[in-house]
Amino acid sequence: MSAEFPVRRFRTVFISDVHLGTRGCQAELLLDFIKHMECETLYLVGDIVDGWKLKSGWFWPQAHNDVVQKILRLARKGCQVIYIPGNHDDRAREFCGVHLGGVVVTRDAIHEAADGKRYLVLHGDEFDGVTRHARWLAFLGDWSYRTVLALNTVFNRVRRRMGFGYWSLSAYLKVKVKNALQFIENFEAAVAEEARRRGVDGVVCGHIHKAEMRDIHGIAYINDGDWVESCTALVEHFDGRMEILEWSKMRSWSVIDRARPRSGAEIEEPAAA
Ligand SMILES: [Mn+2]
Repeated sequence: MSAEFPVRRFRTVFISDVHLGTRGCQAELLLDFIKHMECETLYLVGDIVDGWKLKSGWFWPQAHNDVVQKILRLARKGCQVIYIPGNHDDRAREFCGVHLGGVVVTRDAIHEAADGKRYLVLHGDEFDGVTRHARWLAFLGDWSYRTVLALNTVFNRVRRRMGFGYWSLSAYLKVKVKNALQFIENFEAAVAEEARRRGVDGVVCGHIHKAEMRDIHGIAYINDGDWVESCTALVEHFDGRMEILEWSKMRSWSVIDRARPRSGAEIEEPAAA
């Protein structure tokens, strides 16, 4: 197999959202990718093992085991493996700061690329939570705004009586909430904002199962995708250039057919991000 498809070397490889332990996981295709790549550093950007699904029923075929074995072997052979647990493998967060079999577990990391650019690497689920919270806020917004308007009238009556000038509480809150909503509304903007806050050039994340590479107000937003639906990896070349590889598209149909889970006829609902 390797003879027809060369092993490619990268400075860094980022993968996330593998969801080992679920039927949707494309473990064979991921094994095929690992066999055909070499890298100095491998980042596992969360949701590698799906602890939620494993709790509700054991699904652990050989290929899923092979993925774990292959990654541990990479670590033994000198590849620096950095594991950033996500929300589906959050139990592993207890091991942050621990070195396990050559694998470093950490909550997030700063990756310095060959071109000097610095990237914040995190799974990203914490920002999804904020987004959901914001949607709830938006729903409440209409009701609370009317309440605030009423409160504002009372508030300013008191202020006037005490000799203070008029100050619009509602306008103040409206600006605050609106800014917060605009900023949090979508995951990508929130993650990029976190990168800006940390003073880095870009961010590498996963979680939403959507590979993406774009500029968000001067911050490089990069999502490495997943190995459930799109089968994508993010690679850093030796000059620092980042590229998203769509592995299923790069491989021939015969390999992909072989790589499909044998029980692939029944298509599972896509694993939640
Ligand atoms: Mn996730």
